Amino acid sequence: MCGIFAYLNFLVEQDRRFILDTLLNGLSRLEYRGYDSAGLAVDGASEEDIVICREVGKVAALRKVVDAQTFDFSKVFVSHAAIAHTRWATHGQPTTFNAHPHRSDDHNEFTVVHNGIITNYKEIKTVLEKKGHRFESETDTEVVAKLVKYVYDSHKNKAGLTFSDLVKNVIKELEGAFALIVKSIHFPNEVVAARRGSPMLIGVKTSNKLKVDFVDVEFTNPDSEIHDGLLPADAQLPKFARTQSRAFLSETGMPQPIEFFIASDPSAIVEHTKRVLYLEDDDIAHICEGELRIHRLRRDDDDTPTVRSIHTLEMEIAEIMKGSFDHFMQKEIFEQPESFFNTMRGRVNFDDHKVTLGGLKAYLSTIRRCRRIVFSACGTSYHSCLATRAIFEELTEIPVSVELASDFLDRKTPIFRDDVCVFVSQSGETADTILALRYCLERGALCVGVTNTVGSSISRETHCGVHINAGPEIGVASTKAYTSQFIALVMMAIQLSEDRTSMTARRNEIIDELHALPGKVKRVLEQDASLKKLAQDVLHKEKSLLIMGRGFQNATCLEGALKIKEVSYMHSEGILAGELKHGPLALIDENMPVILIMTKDSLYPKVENALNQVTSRKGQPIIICNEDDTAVESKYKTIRVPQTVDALQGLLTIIPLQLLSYHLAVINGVNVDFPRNLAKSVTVE
Ligand code: UD2
Ligand code: GLU
Ligand code: MG
Repeated sequence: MCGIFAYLNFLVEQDRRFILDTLLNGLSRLEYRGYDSAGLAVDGASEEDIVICREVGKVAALRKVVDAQTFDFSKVFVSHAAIAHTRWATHGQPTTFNAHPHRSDDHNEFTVVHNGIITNYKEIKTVLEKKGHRFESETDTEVVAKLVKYVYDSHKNKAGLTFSDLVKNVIKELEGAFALIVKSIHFPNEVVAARRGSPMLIGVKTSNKLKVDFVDVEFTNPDSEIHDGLLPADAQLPKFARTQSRAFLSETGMPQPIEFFIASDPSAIVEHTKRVLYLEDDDIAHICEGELRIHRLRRDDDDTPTVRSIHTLEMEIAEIMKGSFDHFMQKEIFEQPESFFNTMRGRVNFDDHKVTLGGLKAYLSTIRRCRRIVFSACGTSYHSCLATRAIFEELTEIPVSVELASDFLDRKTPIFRDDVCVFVSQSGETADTILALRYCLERGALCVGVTNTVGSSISRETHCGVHINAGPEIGVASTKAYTSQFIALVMMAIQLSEDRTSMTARRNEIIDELHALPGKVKRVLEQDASLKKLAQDVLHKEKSLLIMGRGFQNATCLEGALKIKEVSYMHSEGILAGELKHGPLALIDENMPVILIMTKDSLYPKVENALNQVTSRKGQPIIICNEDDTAVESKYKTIRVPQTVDALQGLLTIIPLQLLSYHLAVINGVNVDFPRNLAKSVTVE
């Protein structure tokens, strides 16, 4: 999920200082993504020697570790391969031992950097441990390094083995999402890079023009695989049809001086070269002797392109960091199909309808026996608790209260040993939430954290918890973290209720819909242009906006209004539709802008009442309703979202509001990622 950078020079003389500076500089270009530790690997005294430097904290701290090395910084390499990484921990704390690169053994025969999560690492680790491999970290990544060595060692005819064949056979065993790069003392000056689900691109720099602007994709001949499965059957040597990578030869057909830059993000490459090649899922790139070859495990259907084009980056660095997006907030809103999936990755078994949150396993019976569950959080995190409170109560039959952390402390709320207290915070450093946590720890309650940041104060100080694995969130206004918190809390409720057979049908229904969610989110995101138009043509002239709904949608109203306030500075309020008669109705007239959330659930008739109350006072609400809802009269402006189970509908209704707030902010000229008076992580009371 965080940053990868690699640099290779071939027939281009560079000294070690230059190589290290290039790596450190590449990593600092990736810093904006957020990370907790960093590391790199370069050649040492000889090609049989790889030096790994790793450090917790910033790239500047890694630079100090690098500077303290005793090797000769002026040593010149004609050809060299170097890899580097910034880590956003998912598996294991942010410590030096868990930082990348990870290695296969004491001799650093194979070193690996990895972004993403290997979901089947436990199974691989168990097998490798049985075979005598000793693990040094808590990461999922380390299995890759060990597995490469294992496959390498099991192969008798090493002379005929290419680095790409080797890694290909390792990749086949991996499940989950990854972008990874492998370096080895057995294949000096080469790397193999592979991706599945995590982005990676390769920049190419030569002084001469490239002959052509594409690279052929090479496919494995199915008869030439080294082995099937983790246990190698000593097979025939792989025979590869080495189609010529035409792009990298000089006019005379000879290899030419060339440099390669591999990164998870173009921002680290653009200053070196504008010629880049994006890897596609399941591509395996092998850089060797100045050539880049792209392999694939197998030929896909006929219409997949069999070449990878070399594009020219035109954008400037600042733009590029956000990919094709203008702001991080926008990027993060659009990342939600992936972040939804990453939160569930390795935790929800959609076939067996089972949820396993590893962090809670040992505490399930304690939690089930508690007298009540108290959620404490601030801002958006608080809304994620509100959004899931009903399904928590329904599935677990435990009373749930949801507290704003500051108010919870102000009231000196009574807390007892048999309470379970849940603390939700994206950063894990929210001051009010941490104080509430310490207050509950003192009173002997079981404290559970839900956070996006491994190694944060809340993650460390709680007894147990769930990391939401949404990846770093940069925009001050939280978007993807909200939806991932929401999903994490729903998963928690499902897991807690797994002993209740009476709830099986309900749980299964929710799990099926969790499966369908990423696709449905995409459908909501497709409406971006019409939402932008709505913001431009209708809403941005207004001074105020009321967002109404009830039941499962109450939290959406509050969160939507908060987003609009935070980034567009427009006054907005979330109103529980059931409360209309008790006050807010006084605000309604033909001039008051209203958004009403009216999705199909058991409260639909009551929301229709609210609609009537508003329209009979000349209000003209914009209605957020389901795609197939034909009952909504055509005189209303509507925003349509796919239908899902009531408990998850809020994950889809919030997205148009996120997009609206974003567009309102842009129209109002707000610096969307850094709205005035707000900070990403509120570490003061
Ligand atoms: C965890 C481990 C991972 C691996 C995996 C095995 C981490 C970060 N994750 O992923 O290394 O072993 O299990 O399937 O090491 N926790 C808190 N407070 C919080 C959040 C988490 O105490 O606010 C604890 C939690 O109880 C668990 C650990 O931190 O002991 C990791 O939590 P997780 O959600 O990352 O757990 P999981 O199973 O997805
Ligand atoms: N899952 C790996 C780890 O925790 C990689 C994390 C990343 O993408 O930075 O070490
Ligand atoms: Mg803890």
